[in-house]
Amino acid sequence: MAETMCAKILRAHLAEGNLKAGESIRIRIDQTLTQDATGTMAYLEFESMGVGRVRNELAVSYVDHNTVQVGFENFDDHEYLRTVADRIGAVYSRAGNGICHQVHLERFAVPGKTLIGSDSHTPTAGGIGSFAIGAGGLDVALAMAGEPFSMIAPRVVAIRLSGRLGAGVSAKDVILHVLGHFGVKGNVNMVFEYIGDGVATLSVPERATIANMGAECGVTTSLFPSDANTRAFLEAEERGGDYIPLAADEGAAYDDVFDIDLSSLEPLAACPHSPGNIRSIRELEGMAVNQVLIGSCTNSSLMDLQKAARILKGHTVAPGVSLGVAPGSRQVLMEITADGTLETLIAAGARILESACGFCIGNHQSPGTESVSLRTSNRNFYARSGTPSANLYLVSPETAAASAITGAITDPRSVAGRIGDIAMKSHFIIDDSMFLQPTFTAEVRRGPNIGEPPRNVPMADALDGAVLIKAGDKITTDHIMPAGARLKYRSNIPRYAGFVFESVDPTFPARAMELKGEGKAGFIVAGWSYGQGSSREHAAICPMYLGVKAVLALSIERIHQANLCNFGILPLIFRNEEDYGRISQGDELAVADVLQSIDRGSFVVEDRTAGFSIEMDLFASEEQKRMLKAGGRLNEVAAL
Ligand code: MIC
Ligand code: SF4
Repeated sequence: MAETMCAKILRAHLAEGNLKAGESIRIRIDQTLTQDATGTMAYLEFESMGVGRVRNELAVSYVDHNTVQVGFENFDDHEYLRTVADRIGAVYSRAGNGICHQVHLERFAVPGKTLIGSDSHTPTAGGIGSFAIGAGGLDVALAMAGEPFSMIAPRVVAIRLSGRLGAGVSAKDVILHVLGHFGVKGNVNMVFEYIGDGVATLSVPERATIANMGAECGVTTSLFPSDANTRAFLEAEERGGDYIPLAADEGAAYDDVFDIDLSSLEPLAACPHSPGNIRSIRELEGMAVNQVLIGSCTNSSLMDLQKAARILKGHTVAPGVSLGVAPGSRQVLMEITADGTLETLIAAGARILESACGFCIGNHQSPGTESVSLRTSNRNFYARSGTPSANLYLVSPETAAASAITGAITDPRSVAGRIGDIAMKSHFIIDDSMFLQPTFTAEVRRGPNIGEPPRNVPMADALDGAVLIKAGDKITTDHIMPAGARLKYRSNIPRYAGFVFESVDPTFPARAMELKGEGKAGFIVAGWSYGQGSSREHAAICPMYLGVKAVLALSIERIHQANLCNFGILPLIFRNEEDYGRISQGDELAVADVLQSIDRGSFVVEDRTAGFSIEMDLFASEEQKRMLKAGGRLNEVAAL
């Protein structure tokens, strides 16, 4: 039978279950990656499993998120990560080496292999044909321990590309177009598979841009075939030996097909405050811009920066605009230094930023009050930049560069002539000296900011408590657990928990602790698509620390649902949509027969304040049900 590429890779890695959409399966994981902001917890969890050494094929620990280092905490975290990687057998990518997804694509990702990473943009490697999934740190720790990864067998949607992008139109515009069609919710347990003649017109870094932002749609991953362009990219990275041809069979059946004629696309932008809020640059043209930032794991490849530089060449950034450029990796930085691109950028007035996540995670470069910031990154969630009143627009490097010169949103097609043809290099500068290979000898160093991962208590059979917050629709993990200036507390749960829901209701932690002190359960009520965005398991661990026992929502996103189960918080879904409107913040709730309800997958929640009962569903695998009863996975997995 003709198979999709997704089915081929999953079948080759299937450890348990049936490859039928919607069913629980477990797959073997070849590669893992972590980054520092989620990595400290992941390695602490790995250590607490008592496994000793990494058991999967390749584990890489990247340092790219917390590199601003105000205070001792981040450096201490890096030291912990460096020493624990050496001890357990992970490759350590030092700060300065670049953003995990860009570096992994360059140096490690392999077509046909499975990869899970404790970062939601791990699917970037789908650009090279790797089956790459974002997950919580604990799931990655388990994969490093050699455990298969549990997931729902996905529905596979073909995105059929034809034609060729016009001048000034970019891979970013392709994925923004996809986001415009599919939106940021309702695509759970789905895989996007790119097929059609148009695929051959896109280089691997362009494919990676597209695969990267599939995460914003909420899909499990995105896949591109492994073809001549893949081979050329791998050869340029001196990894020709990693190439295998891989594609869907002719006539493979998909659950749905979405056609895109690349030649019909125009430059687009994701408008505040959601990556799914898509409008054309034509409509936005002329809007004054205060800040332009080029970089992030979405658009920081050599070609991205070359295109931006060609547009900027001979011009100076408009007086009212601050332009920042963050190359995605040390390789990209070395390349742009060698070919003069860096000089062009500096001459144009660009501020050259570290090869790291930096601005994208709100670590620095916060825009001004009520200002407009154009970014090539992938998320423009409310307050993520560090300036809640700012308006962030996500655009291509071409749109960013053209607008930086004029000081207003500008259609890059007007300057596309300046870009000309940019060929993919046939050989990149290769220098792996910033990777440390493990020696298994280091003494693990733990600074004072690094604490043990907290454990939950087993689930009680009766829950009695109150609704701590009614949070609304599309609550992202950035709302739940801010990053930016708070990122340095990632390894210190009691401290970090003090910032839960900071941008929504800063009184949340104190109220939750008070309720917990009374021996009562905390409930979070939310609308559609709760837990969108990042993979940060802290959005489950910190609420758990504050005594939250259940989230009652209209829908919950995939990675966050798994994280809630991993830490013993019930992810419950309203059976009747209208019940959501009947519950209010402050209502006292009670749930009886919790343990049996977990087994059944259905709950009755009594609202004692309003005087009614509502039905809730639990959509969880048998494995997740066991964890929920045990009070989280760490209690369940004592030692593997
Ligand atoms: C993000 O882009 O939101 C992050 C920061 O990379 C997160 C991970 C984290 O919160 O550490 C992600 O995407 O998973
Ligand atoms: Fe880093 Fe931003 Fe990419 Fe997340 S989305 S990995 S913060 S560059």
